[in-house]
Amino acid sequence: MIQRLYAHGVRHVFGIPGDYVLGFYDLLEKSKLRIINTCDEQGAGFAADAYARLRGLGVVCITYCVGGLKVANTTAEAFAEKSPVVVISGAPGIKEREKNPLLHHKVREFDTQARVFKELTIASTVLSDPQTALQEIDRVLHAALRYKRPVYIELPRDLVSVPGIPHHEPREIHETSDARILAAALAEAEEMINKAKKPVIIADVEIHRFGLQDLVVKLAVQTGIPVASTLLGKSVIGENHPFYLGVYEGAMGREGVRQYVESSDCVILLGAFLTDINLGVFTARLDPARSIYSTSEKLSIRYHNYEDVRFKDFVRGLVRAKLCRRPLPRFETAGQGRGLRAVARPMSGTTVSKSAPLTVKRLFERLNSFLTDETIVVADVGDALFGAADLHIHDRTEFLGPAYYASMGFAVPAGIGAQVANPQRRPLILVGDGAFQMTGMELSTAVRYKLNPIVIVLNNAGYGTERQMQDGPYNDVVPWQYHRLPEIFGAGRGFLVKTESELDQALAAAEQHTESFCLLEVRLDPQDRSPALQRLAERLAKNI
Ligand SMILES: Cc1ncc(C[n+]2csc(CCOP(=O)(O)OP(=O)(O)O)c2C)c(N)n1
Ligand SMILES: [Mg+2]
Repeated sequence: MIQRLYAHGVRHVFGIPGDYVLGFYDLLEKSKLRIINTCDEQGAGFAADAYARLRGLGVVCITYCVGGLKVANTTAEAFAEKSPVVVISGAPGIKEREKNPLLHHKVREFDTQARVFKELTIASTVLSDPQTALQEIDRVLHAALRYKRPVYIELPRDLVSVPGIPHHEPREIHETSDARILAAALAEAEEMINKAKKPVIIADVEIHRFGLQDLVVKLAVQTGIPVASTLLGKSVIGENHPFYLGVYEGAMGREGVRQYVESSDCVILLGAFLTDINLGVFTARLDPARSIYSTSEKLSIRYHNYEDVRFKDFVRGLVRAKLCRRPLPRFETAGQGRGLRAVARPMSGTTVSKSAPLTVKRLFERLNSFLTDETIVVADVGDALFGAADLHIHDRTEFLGPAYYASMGFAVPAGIGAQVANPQRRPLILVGDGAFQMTGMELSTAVRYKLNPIVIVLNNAGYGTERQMQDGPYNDVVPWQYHRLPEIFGAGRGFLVKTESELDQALAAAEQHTESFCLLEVRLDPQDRSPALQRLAERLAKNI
């Protein structure tokens, strides 16, 4: 298993040991894989998810039930948002299970945890038989890579060092499309796109997961068709490309992008998840009669469904199809009279006093100009995610956010996983005070492994996103002194930020201080919100 994980590009394993998995930890420690110990299993799960999003496969390794069930939520997120995470759990030995004794950590039956994970993964296995174990490892890892979803491997502790069958060679499995159906689908798509006056591509998360970014860029360059992304797929292609429109998210997004996409007579959705958040809580107006919808699970063109067509083959086919070349259209934003891209660029200059209290809007505008080619932005649920939609990400895949399953507590551990996956990049972690209180202690893991994320805690005294819907004392959180956490960790630098000039100073200092993490506690008015959340509220009010 260690060899196969290594062959698939894995170099790190996130987790916490326990007696049911100690034998395997010893093997890991002696292998070429490096163990990254987190404070909590949920942190390991989110870190492995970020690692998988960036490197194509991530691993979390935990002990039976007490550890395993803590990564149920992170595995659910990886499933829902298509991230290939391998969950390896220790378990009681097969011999120990005879006569059903009450061994510690057992819930109901010995297979309770395995049954939970069957529901949360695309493939799972209990390596209970040395005769089939090696095949099982290949089968399950192949499913993770094929479907970009998590898998579960349970290791009974008495079999960890039992050899499998000798001379086992992993089988390479190539699945192909049905050539005739693929040809028919491409013919219909070609005709529809060539007849269209204003086609547009929406490139989403699966383009990233299947490594098709270059093909989408090629398709856009060859045809002059502009590309929008979604919040979940944000930064799937570099946001500097001349044909990049912006993030499409229904009423929540920028008006120019919304108008362009919704007035298109041919929307080419590639690898898109039609989720409520991606579509601005279903304010998007996309007509199936004007859409080509292709994912790893489904291909439909107008009202026709095509079976047995691989996603990659369809995207490749589009690039090779005889599509007419058009001049790149000019994108206009409503009322601004400027190119859309100009608006998406970092804003400069300020008419607001530098000593005035900081607003969410100004915070994100300032962060926009702080981003460099070395930054990877990781956003947590809440206004951190909504606000980040407008950030201008330079290169592809520099943005991670749980924009569908939306589990709070993702950003700090995911930022750690992201930096372990790619040490060249410095994570900029955006996290609300509520979400920070869930997993912020994982900064301790950053200290342990000498990572240096910059963490922006948006302190609006509670669950701001929920306050917009319905308020009550249940939306308050205890006011921590977040900026003083470096005292607890014995490392890192903390900054308290209340004004724009304090933000400038803190960001400048954080840029210089690269030895350890920097935490900027940004105090915000509890009623303040990002322009994206504001836009959504305004447009909903207009439409309802
Ligand atoms: C694990 C989890 N629990 C609860 C929720 C419901 N929820 C969605 S947003 C939110 C508030 C987030 O608060 P905070 O992190 O401070 O961000 P803010 O909304 O204030 O920007 C809550 C509780 C959730 N998404 N995930
Ligand atoms: Mg908050």
